[in-house]
Amino acid sequence: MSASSPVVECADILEAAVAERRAISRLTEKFPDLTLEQGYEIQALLAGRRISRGASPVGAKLGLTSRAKQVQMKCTEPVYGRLFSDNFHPGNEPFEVASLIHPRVEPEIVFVMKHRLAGPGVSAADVIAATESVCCGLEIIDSRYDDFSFTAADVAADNTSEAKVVMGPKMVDPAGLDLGLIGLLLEVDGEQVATASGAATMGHPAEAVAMLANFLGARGEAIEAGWTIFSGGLTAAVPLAVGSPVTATFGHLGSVTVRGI
Ligand code: 0L1
Ligand code: MG
Repeated sequence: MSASSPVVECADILEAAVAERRAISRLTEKFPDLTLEQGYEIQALLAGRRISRGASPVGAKLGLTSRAKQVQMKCTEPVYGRLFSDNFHPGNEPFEVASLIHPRVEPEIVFVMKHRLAGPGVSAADVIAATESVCCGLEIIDSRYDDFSFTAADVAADNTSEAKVVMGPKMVDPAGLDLGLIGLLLEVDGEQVATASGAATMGHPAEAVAMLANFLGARGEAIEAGWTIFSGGLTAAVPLAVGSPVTATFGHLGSVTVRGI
């Protein structure tokens, strides 16, 4: 990091926004030359601070891996973030909407890994072979930026809008399943709002996880055995409102609900 690097200042700005539960202008308004690589440096710096406060790294998440998400966020660059022990919310417990700035929810296919994977050259078949089980999930995202307005560099710095993740109760062996052909129905308050299939995520969600292994390998990092990986939102995210439960029901993987209170 050079002496003039904005990385530390950006990390401090984001940390304050999280602590004060306040949306801010995107970092690239103040630092228009902020690069995607610097976005990941900010993410890594904030991760290190969080680990020093006691959180454990337990996984990762892909972002902007489906066309629906790229269109919604006006950003076509897939990105990744980190998951920590305190990101997990139990599916059977209501979630306090006011604990976040402006939460949204998106349905995802989740991988639990049995083997370490590091690029280069990791394929979707390698991912399936290294996977212990898959399940359905909902990610509760909460951008620190006004109106969820960001560039790839901004959202990488903001740990890809991380807040909470919820995993469905049914763990399934992926061998013999075509995750690309799994159907999804997304409902808000019992009303259908979107449908998709696993193929919405880069043709197959294991492709997204392979991309993550290759991204991490290029940075000297890896997907570790035991990690949980959220492979990216399959549909546009929907606002999480008090009293309007969001349910994702998947073929073969069952269903998962977030109930905002
Ligand atoms: O799963 C996703 O595609 C997350 C995308 C990045 C976060 C966001 O949309 O705010
Ligand atoms: Mg997501």
